[in-house]
Amino acid sequence: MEKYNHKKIEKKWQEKWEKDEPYKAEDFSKKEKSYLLVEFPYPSGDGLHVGHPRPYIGMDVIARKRRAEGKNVLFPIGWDAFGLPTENYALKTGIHPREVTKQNTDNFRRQIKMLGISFDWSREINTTDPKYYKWTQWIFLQMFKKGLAYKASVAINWCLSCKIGLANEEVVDGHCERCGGETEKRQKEQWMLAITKYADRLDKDLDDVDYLEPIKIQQRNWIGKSEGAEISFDIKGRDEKIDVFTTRPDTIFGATYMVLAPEHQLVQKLKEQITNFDEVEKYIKDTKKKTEIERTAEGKEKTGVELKGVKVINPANKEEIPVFIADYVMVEYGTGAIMAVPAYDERDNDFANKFNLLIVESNLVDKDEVIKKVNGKKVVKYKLRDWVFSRQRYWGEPIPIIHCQKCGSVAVPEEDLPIELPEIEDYKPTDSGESPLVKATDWVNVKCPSCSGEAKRETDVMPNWAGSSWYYLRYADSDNDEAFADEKNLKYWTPVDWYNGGMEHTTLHLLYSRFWHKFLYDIKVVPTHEPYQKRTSHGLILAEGGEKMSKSKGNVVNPDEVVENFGADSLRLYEMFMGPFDQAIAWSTDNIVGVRRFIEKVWRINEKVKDIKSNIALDSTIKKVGEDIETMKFNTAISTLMILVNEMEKKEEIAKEDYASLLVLLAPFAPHTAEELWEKLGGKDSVLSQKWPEYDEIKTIEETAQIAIQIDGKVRGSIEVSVDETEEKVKEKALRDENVKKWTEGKNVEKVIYIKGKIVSIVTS
Ligand code: ANZ
Ligand code: ZN
Repeated sequence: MEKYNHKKIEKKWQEKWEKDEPYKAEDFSKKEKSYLLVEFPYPSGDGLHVGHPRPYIGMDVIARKRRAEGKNVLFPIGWDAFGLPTENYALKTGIHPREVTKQNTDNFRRQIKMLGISFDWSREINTTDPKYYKWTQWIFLQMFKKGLAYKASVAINWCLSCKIGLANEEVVDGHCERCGGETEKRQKEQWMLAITKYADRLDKDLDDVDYLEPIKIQQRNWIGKSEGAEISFDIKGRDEKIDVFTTRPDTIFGATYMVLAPEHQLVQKLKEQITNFDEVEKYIKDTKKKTEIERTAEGKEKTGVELKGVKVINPANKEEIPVFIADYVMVEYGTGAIMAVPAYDERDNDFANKFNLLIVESNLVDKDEVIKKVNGKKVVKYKLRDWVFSRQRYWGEPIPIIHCQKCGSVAVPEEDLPIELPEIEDYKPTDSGESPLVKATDWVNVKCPSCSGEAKRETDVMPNWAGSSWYYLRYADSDNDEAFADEKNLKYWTPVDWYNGGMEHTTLHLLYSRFWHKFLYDIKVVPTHEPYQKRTSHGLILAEGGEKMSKSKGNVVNPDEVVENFGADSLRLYEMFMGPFDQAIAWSTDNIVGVRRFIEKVWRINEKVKDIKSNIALDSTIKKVGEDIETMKFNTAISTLMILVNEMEKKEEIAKEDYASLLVLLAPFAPHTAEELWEKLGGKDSVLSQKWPEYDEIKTIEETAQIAIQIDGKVRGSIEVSVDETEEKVKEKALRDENVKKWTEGKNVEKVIYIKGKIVSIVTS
């Protein structure tokens, strides 16, 4: 038989798949549907590195197995192609972002096809396609009409080098998530999406979905639900109050001072009354430079300034207490003011010690009662903030709003969608912080849709999280021009049955898309209240030294080379075999050799296949491989197949039906090789259309027996062994037994006899 030639085989089958499209999902098929989703990639200029395909291969294995089980599988792919890196690249090279995007997606597509992933390419989508973003804009308009998209002046994180406003989520330790540059707070008019209106449901409905526990926990922490009370403190000598939010109203008798966030608006209002306002102002200015993380870090030295001349009254005991501003209180959370209880709260305790404030260990009081007594009210607060939705850049979806002097912000009429990005010469962001689109005056100046007066288009674009917030819906009906997807298609395909993606997307993308989905559910255009029934995550593939792969470190492994040298099937098997799917692991090109040898073994034993009756029991193997695939234990599924192949290798002859089963089990991992060998076997159709093998549960139960151990004629213990265990192994196990060791210690074991299934007899001298 000819040698295993991965290049020839892989080319042959990929061409056939391209022509026959065997992975096309069928709308409304009577078969049970199974919608499997991977996060669509951002097509960067660097192309795929070997980390990208790990989740694709994992889900591909599941998709192929489920097809073999007779399910109608939807396994789609597309491109999340708006965003800064493309625009920055375009700025550097002068090539239009559209052209850059096309080059990059062409390259990504080629690479993904080279790996033999069974995506349904007929549903390929691209977020930068006007036919797609028409619907992103449409969804925004619906939110605008319902008051969920609104403009507000907010302190935003401004990246000094990208010249762009960032959401809190995009700032990591005070630095821009994308470029690593410094950020500062700036006050700016921004479009906001009121995700906080959905905070309660985003939290509660996690009970209805099957997400891995760490994913649920991360989302819950991010939403940050907190139950407590709002209580008003009178300002001495003024007809005014300050509200605080507390989760511990029972400690109120120990509240010996109050703290306001430096940005709290009352500070400015009380200006006349504050005798040390210069000091106060300086502190406010210093606070502006600090990030939230710096301000709230645990164990951080506390700072603050007393508002001299101002006192408030503790409503529980009517005592006058001083008021401070301090940066450990955040203006956006709760009411931006706290009652400080240094006897019970650690931060307050640190602060009180530093400023020599009273620490009173009051008795705790009934919660509920004290709230009533001081006229407080029970409230629920969330850490989640509204979503800053404007970007002052070019390569994003234009926000479909027109500004009119008379009418204010007016929605673009739906029939005018999509509002396409205009061609401009210079897409550098402006120093004033406005989008480069302001320079496209022909595009900007329009008639007001409401009064026909002079008006201007909104020039901010959407963040790159927009297009990915609903893309899984588009796959259900990707060519529809009438709607983002037909109701019937959505009804058939949604929710997504299984969505696998990066752990790093748990708080942003996953939460954003749940929010959009819930909104779409409320306006009755999607049939389910949650988008994804199940969510899992994969671990990163690291560089050989264990570091993150990155272009700047020069340690990126390109799959093109690996496929050239070892073949796509070897790469696929290696990525599934290298370690537990959910854990990070370092790449090792050397170790690919091992799985390549395994494939070659499968290839070679083909020669021993004869028309004989089955001579290997496959039940346990079939069971284990199937269960491991469904629980993403791909590595142990593969080792199970390796054990089977070793067993086959020892046989003189292999039954055709046994070998055929092996090929069907192997096909999800190494589809090209499996197809080729199936053809050689003279199998009907393709291995793809074969049914997943069945097994007999009874035969998978391993029979064990309890074996007594006799030492010099006396029973001294027993061991459990499999009934099929070899004599040698049983004897070994008996001698290793702790009891046996005790009785044979210092003696010479002369003879060991095993009577199958009954007894081990040891004779010593
Ligand atoms: C008195 C008290 C006593 C508090 C005690 C805690 C323990 P979570 O669980 O995060 O919601 N707080 C309220 N608003 C704040 C703000 N804007 N910035 C910083 N801290 C704020 O925490 C709620 C608690 O954090 C509140 O309950 C308040 O301090 C503080 F033994 O009130 B507590
Ligand atoms: Zn108008």
